[in-house]
Amino acid sequence: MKENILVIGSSGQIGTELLTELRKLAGDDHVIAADIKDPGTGGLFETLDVLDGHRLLSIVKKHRITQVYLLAALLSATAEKNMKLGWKLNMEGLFNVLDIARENGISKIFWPSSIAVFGPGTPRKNTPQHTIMDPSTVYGISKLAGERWCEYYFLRFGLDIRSIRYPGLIGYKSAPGGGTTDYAVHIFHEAVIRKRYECFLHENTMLPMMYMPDAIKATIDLMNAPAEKINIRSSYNVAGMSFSPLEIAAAIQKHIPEFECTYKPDYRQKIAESWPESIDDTAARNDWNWRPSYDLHSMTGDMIENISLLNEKKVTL
Ligand code: AKB
Repeated sequence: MKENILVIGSSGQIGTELLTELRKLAGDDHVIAADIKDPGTGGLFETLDVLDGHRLLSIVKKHRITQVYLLAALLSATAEKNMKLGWKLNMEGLFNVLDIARENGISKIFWPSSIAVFGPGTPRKNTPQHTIMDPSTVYGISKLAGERWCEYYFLRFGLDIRSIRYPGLIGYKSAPGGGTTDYAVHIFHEAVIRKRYECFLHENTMLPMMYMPDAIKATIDLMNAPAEKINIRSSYNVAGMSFSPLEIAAAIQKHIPEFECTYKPDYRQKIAESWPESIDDTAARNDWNWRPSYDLHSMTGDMIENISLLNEKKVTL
């Protein structure tokens, strides 16, 4: 039987790119995009606020959904500004999906966690899969609680939920949505267009990051792995690269020598300082053969080339 896949939060940073890839793999007729607003980009689309369980159930029934990717969430910086909404969207959205999945025979769910599940008490270098987790942000608290619930639903109801603790994600096809790691995307656009950028983090703040093609590959590989290989039912650590604002600025300057970066840390600095600098992803490597393809330099070259091309096209239009 062919899977029918629902992508909730399809217009977001991950959703936009994952949707394209899933449609290539499963076919346009088998992948349904859902978000609060229709982006008007074509393809099967349903308007959905994931907090509306009735609407979610009717979409699941209408399209005979067998797999769900739940990507709708309030990220770290936005959730700090809207504490209650962050908690509500991230938790109630997850419960709606878990309960509807359980009661309607949905065979697999992907739910993203984040490096935000770690906190000031966590070892910051090579952060292990199992370690102290004391998140100090609303987003991190909601992701850690979500991880526990995902494992609970797996153990108690046998629901096949798979999850990755994404680091900061960098891509040129979609905009980041209110996270602490967003600077690593903005810096490229500003470098190409204005040759200058004011970073909201301190120059030496090291964070784990990943290029979007690697994040999409990790997600799809995890979802395609045989169930018996999935030993972690909370969420897997995955690593791509780690760098500071100073290091990414230097990598950009190799392509755009006149690029200047200045630093003006704001409230996001404290969030970044509570997160790991680098991640140990041995479990993902052993269980489902995870390997990243991009490092800081190959990612930087690719980002600059593609953003420059996109801007040339805009100028010609
Ligand atoms: C954020 O910065 O909030 C996200 C994340 C690390 O989960 N990109």
